Amino acid sequence: MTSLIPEGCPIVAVEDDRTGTSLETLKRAIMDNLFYLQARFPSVASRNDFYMALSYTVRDRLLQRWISTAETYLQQGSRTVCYFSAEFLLGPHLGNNLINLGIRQEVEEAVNELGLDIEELLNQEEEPGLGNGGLGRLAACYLDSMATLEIPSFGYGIRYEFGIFDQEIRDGWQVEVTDRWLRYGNPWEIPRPEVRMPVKFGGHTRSYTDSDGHYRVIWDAHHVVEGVAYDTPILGYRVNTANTLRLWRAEAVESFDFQAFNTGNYYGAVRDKITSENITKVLYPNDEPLQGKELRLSQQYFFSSSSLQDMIRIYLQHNPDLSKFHQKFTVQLNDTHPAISVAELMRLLVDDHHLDWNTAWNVTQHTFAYTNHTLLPEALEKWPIALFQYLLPRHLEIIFEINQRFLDQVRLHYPGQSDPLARLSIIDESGERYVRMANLACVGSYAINGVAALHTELLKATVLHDFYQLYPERFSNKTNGVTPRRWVVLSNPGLTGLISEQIGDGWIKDLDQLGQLEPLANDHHFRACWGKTKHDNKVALAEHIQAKTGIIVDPNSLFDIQVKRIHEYKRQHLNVLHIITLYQQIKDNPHLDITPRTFIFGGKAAPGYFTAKLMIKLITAVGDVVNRDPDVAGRLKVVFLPDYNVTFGQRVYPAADLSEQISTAGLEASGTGNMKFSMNGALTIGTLDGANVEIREEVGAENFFLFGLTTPEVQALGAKGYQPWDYIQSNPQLKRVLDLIASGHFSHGDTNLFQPLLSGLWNQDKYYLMADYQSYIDCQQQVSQAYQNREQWLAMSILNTARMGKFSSDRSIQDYCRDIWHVSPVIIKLNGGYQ
Ligand code: GP0
Repeated sequence: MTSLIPEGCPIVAVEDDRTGTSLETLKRAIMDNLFYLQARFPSVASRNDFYMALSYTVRDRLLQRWISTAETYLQQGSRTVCYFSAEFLLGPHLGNNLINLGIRQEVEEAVNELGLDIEELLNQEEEPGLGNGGLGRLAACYLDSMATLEIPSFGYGIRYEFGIFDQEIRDGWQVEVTDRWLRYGNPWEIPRPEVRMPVKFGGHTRSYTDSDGHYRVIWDAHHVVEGVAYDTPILGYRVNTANTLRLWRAEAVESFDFQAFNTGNYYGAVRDKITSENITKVLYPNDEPLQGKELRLSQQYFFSSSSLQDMIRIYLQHNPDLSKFHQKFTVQLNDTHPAISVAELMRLLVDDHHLDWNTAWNVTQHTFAYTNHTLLPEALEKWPIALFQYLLPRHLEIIFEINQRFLDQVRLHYPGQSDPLARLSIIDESGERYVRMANLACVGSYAINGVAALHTELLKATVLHDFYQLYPERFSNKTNGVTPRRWVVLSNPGLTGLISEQIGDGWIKDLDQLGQLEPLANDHHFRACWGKTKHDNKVALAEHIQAKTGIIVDPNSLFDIQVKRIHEYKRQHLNVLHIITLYQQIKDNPHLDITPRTFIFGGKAAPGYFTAKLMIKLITAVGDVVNRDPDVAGRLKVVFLPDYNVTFGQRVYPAADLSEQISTAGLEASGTGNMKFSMNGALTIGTLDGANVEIREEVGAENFFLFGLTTPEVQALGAKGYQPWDYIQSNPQLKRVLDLIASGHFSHGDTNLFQPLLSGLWNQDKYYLMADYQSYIDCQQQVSQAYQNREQWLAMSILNTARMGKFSSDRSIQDYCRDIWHVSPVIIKLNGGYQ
């Protein structure tokens, strides 16, 4: 490429005003940005103006790394991972970038000297809530680890104008409020209006034979939408690597359809524009259960197509031969949301770039790898054939062709058997016909993985059993992990300081080093310091709770915390049954000596999920009664903190004594909150589910509160015919708890309010609460006793943190790199300067 810049132009150097980190330079930069970018002067500038000015200042300081990274990748043509995800739940950028850049101290001083407060500015950031829960947060942790490990990688996704809704609680019920996170601008993204990809929808296909005798298909779309790139730099921890998260926004191709305009149909033309731009308006707020809506499939196709076109464009800059595309790029499909990519890459290669089918299929199959995140049958994506035909007619043809060739192979494995064929087929023909996205992902991928050891075993035994029989070599486990940068260093500075004093700070990039803390679990003085840090964090959370809810909680009580999406299978209502059990015990015996506890809940319910919303109402209703009852004062408090998100998670994990991981065994794929709690020294009460199994293995059975049925026990009970009322009738305590709810005690005498929940538990109890109740109560009793022995509790807490090395997302990413992606680090040297 030839430079447009003449020789001798001034350059942007590492240590000039825009990148330096001396006190004066930082102060000057903040004021400059306020003036030139915000057009504000200090006496009228709002806190948000200063937040923006500071963010631009920090952004300037990572652009040098970002540009060096891009340039190095371009020059070296490095093998690159593309992480395709419909969700990236990043959390606030500013604090994280300060930590990864290593300039938190300097910036704090500069901000102080300007008479501002760094905490206030940090709190100003509206986090980009571009995800629902675990799946989106995992993608964000993986971006952090890929950058920190200096792996060439791109995140590709959707720039939703409205992310996950803000949750308010009114009269104890969840109310959804639009998340207008872009309202005041987003200093962390760089729009790339010149990077735009046409994405077609609807219409028809036609075929012809070209002059060389090749059969070709043309897709005459009904309309075209453009994907426009918005880039966010993702900086690694104390390295020069700054990778790119590229999110696509939908734009109409032309602002005005001139033909429609000329014929007088001005409004029609504008309506088309609005329709196009709807595609990236809003994140679907459903976690796990799929929502079979046309707009959702449009979103999936829109970002898959934009991303693949972008990769092909990048590839062709250096290499005209697309038959080796898979050597340059590998794509990780984060669940089936981007699985349409399999058909889209085939279409791009065959229709647009004229590769023959077999060559294209070879490229495709060696490009994609697929991660499954759930066994819940209601979450497995499938799309009605009619919808596909209408929206993506060419892809339906391609899928039929892939399927036909695939089933021909299957027939060789299972001569004369139709059952395996019917189950493996990408098309579900058992009733109304559907495209099964998990089957498409499995057929089109070279690697398939689950997200915890148990989950992967269950995948192989159940949901993907037939694929496992066919392609055992494609399957592996990749246990999830979380980034210690955000989830310890940023969230818990007190603990970070304490640990680093003892063992240095190498653990931040090599979490196994936490093992060096083990001997300190026996050290009385260290225990005391550990206890003090936890206490300080609890005081800070208590203040936050009071400010947000008015509820006063005692930092000396046991902080018993369950934060995650509200779901029946996650069983927040089992936790509530425990609270009511304790409440009743105190009412029976007001002088009962029990361990004081504060129960803290947080989490959003999908707006259309009635039972989950009723669970929130149950928590808040029980809280209203318990918190006001003088008999229990000083012993029980129940808090539902509205609007649980990444920002709030950062306050909550460091302050927890007890982490609730109580899903029905076999249903939580992995869980990642469980890891964040343990890393911050909370003990877990949990079932043998998801990654709990591995956490318990690591921390030791004696440092983990285990209860409940195992997965095989749940299965056996289900098979023999589970009768929840047997458990209720034979357990007077349990029956009293349910009766108390039914009596209207928590609903101002309303005996109907919680009926739907209660009759669910009596009659069907799909998630086995009744079967696990007594075991849970007994285990909670052990927790209470253990908490009384403070020295012992602190030792267990220290050991939990010390043994969490495995659950760093760095370990997960290293596993992916080694076993699936076959990529290696590329070290980025900071170039001296840029013209
Ligand atoms: C799984 F299928 N998960 C899905 C989904 O649609 N959304 C989602 O967040 C979660 C699992 O439930 C998990 O067990 C897991 O740790 C996470 O994906 C990441 O693998 C808990 O959140």
